[in-house]
Amino acid sequence: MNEGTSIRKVDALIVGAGFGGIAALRTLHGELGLDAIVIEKGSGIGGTWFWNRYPGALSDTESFMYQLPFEHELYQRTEWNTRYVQAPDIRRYLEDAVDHFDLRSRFQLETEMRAATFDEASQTWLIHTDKGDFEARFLITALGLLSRMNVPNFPGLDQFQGRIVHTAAWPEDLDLAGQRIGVIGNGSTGVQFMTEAAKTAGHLTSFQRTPQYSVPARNRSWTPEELAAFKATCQDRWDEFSRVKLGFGINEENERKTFSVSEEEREAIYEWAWNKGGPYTFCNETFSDLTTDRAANEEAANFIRRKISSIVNDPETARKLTPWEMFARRPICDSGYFEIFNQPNVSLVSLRDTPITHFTENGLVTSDGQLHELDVLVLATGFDAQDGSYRGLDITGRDGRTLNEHWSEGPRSHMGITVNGFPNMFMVLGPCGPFVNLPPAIGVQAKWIGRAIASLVDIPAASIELTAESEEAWLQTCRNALQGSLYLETGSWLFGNNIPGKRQVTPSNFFVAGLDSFIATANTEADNDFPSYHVHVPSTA
Ligand code: FAD
Ligand code: NA7
Repeated sequence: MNEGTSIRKVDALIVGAGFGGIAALRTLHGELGLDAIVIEKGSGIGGTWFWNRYPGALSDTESFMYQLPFEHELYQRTEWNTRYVQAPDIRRYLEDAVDHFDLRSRFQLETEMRAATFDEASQTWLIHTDKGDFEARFLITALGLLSRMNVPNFPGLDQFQGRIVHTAAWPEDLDLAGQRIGVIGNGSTGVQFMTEAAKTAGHLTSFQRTPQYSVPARNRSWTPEELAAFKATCQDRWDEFSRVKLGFGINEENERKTFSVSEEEREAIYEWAWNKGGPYTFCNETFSDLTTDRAANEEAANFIRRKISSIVNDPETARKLTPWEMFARRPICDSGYFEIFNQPNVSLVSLRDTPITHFTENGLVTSDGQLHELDVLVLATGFDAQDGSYRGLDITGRDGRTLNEHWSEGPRSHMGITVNGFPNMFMVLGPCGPFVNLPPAIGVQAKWIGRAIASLVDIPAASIELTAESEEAWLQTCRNALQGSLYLETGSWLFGNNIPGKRQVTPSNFFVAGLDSFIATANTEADNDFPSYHVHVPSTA
């Protein structure tokens, strides 16, 4: 802590000004009337959508579901009229939400939390930031699960004299028109970026390690009737969260099995989903066994492989773009990605065939000895997800134990919200939370945190702490939910294996049993006075 400087006292300190921080503030200040503030290291509000300003950045949740849930007035005034939403519109929406709810004065930007220590005598958190210290009874960390960038250590990268940018730290002043652009990474972000940047690039080269399955997004304008219907039925959507698994849009979660229909029918169903567009249409509205039955998965994968070869003119490029592993990563969609490889200004280098050996001042060299000259290198290399946002912080809980110590074998939590040994600390979208459309999860977690805190406010200096047994039980629940999933057989950020050496207590740091099951668990816990928790009331209280 900063010796000799004044400490600002608040009831609740919320860290992070994305959907999570805003939702937590709405609950704690708006509903419970607490003196709560948000600190944010960036210079603006929006979280993911403040940082990820790369050309082409778009939600892949349908717009009427990618909003702060349970906010009727805000929902009615939101003027999104396309199926998916562009990053600047989401940023403006969150800015507007803060003003609409008259919360602007409760945000302190350009303030980075560095450390936090639980003081057992006062049962409060002392939080150290680069702009001074805070004392808060409740600490809410809404740091984001895709917020810490992954910047791989390529040999000689510092030699490169061109511009290097990560998609999650996109600068305002970069004009890509006419530039020789190299892109490393072809996940959701790389695919979105390349499709957009190829429109004006002098030359764009994709340095691809693993080809991806992608289906058309088919972004389009909503009709006035559709828009009116979304507004009229928002409460139905929110009620629906308790019944659906993912909640990314109005996707009928189909119970039909892949091989329960004839080959012709199957092809027609895939074709229908391809034409309707959207990753969750393809994965959820076609057949129910895509992620559990190997043959079913192969059938869907083959359909997309055939599409790639019919879109991409050059057979060798098509070969390189064709995925061979199972179709079992977070599904992605695009707005003409495979098509860009027919353009003369776009080329593909397979890093499987020719890995990067090193960078020079002019570009990068691959193992075939070729120098690829570049003006700009774009790292679309993703994130050190979930616990990555916490690892650089010095958070010390009860008995002087740090979060990094507690998570030495991998992150642990209950519902992605609480951690044993860290009383009165609540995470939004912490590790081991639900794998779903995230705003509903955030809304549910914020409300749950509100209920937990409300149960304590009348007991001076009391704290609530997850028991060790309940933490272990939740991890087991997460493991059980994953059993039989083909997702287990592919590597990606969902399993932490995009980051060398990352440790996991469960195969994935997600609870994959669905939004319905998550909400049921959260409600049961709160309705029954938090049986997985211990409330500590100091004897002097
Ligand atoms: P974030 O929006 O990440 O906000 C966390 C904030 O905490 C950041 O502003 C960060 O600067 C701040 N912070 C972190 N550490 C500190 C610190 N120590 N001190 C101070 N401030 C700190 N999800 C979906 O459900 N659907 C989608 O379509 C979708 N599309 C996405 C597209 C992209 C390109 C990316 C990157 C993510 C996408 N996501 C999507 C996930 C997205 O992150 C969530 O939907 C949501 O925005 C998370 O909100 P959050 O507030 O929890 O975290
Ligand atoms: P992802 O999905 O983690 O994709 C990262 C991409 O970067 C992926 O293609 C990786 O290849 C590639 N990558 C990462 N490290 C390297 C190295 N060292 N060399 C070559 N290529 C590398 O991140 P995104 O930002 O696209 O998407 C994350 C989520 O944000 C997404 O699911 C949405 O929810 C929004 P790999 O596949 O590992 O071979």
